Amino acid sequence: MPINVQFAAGPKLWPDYEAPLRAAFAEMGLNAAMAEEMAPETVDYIVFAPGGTITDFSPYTRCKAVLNLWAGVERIVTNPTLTQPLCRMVDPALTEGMVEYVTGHVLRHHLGLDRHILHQDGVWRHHLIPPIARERPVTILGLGALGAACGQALAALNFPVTGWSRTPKEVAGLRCLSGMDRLEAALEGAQIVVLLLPLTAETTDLLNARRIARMARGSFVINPGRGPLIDDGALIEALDAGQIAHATLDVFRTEPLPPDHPFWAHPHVTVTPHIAADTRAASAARVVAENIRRGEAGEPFLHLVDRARGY
Ligand code: NDP
Ligand code: OXD
Repeated sequence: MPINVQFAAGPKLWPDYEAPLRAAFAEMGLNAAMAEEMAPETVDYIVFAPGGTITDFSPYTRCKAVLNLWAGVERIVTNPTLTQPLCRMVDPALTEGMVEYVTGHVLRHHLGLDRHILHQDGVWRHHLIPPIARERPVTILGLGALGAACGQALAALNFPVTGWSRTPKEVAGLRCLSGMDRLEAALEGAQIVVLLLPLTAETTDLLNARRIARMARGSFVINPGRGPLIDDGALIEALDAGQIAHATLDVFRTEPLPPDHPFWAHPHVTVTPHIAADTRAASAARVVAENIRRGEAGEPFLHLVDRARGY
């Protein structure tokens, strides 16, 4: 009997994923039948993405796991019909993409590249020498798959990096702090703050006016995590007051960001359209296949989401 895999991540992704998934199943010796539509009671695994084709998981009585193609799970984890194990995506290519996005935007702000790229006015400002990386403290909020990789890449460039997580962590080369009671210490004096937290009840509006005030004056915010991690009003006030010099935002409370949203026109905000790091079909297909192999072998799933924690 084949293993029945329903691809419920939406018709737009099917052409990208069908061949890589079939190849990964074959590579792992899995006899899998895959389709976009299947009788729910016959399905063994669901491949899912936000905006996908299933909203009610209750008829999927035989399903052993829902395998999300996204790293973030806030749009599925609270679905009351979902009783099956839920796995999130940890894709090596997505991680590489995030490291490149974060490093690129950190270096842009650190080196003050905008001054030279956007203002070529014939004036030779030789005095605008940026500090070196070791003089520019960076704080990464979230030390998971993405935060730890970004933190280590920045530490390798000599930035003094503080990472902050819910539970205590040790990441080589980083100063690691944990717990709400250490959040303000993690932000104290930071010149660049990168948000790579999941969106949960605890992390909503986490970066608020009081916490922004702990950062160094004229600092930078980079948010590829989720929009609601930041109190938007507090951020705009801090930008207008010069407490934050610039914010690079990839994620928003409403996506696509509405054309009349003040972020678009703000001179000190860079909007990127949720492109910091996409899941890549070739490598993600192997992660999905490995989890199905594990499920069939009775081994624990990788990247299992803790429902109570919300990530
Ligand atoms: P992980 O689950 O691997 O890591 C999450 C980190 O956040 C962990 O270190 C965790 O702490 C920490 N954390 C969670 N809740 C709290 C809290 N209440 N207080 C302090 N720390 C907390 O996630 P990833 O690194 O894979 O991804 C992070 C997020 O990045 C995703 O959830 C998604 O929102 C976003 N993302 C954005 C993309 C984009 O293109 N813009 C692409 C992919 C992801 P602990 O280690 O103790 O559990
Ligand atoms: C994700 C994302 O969570 O793309 O994977 O934001």
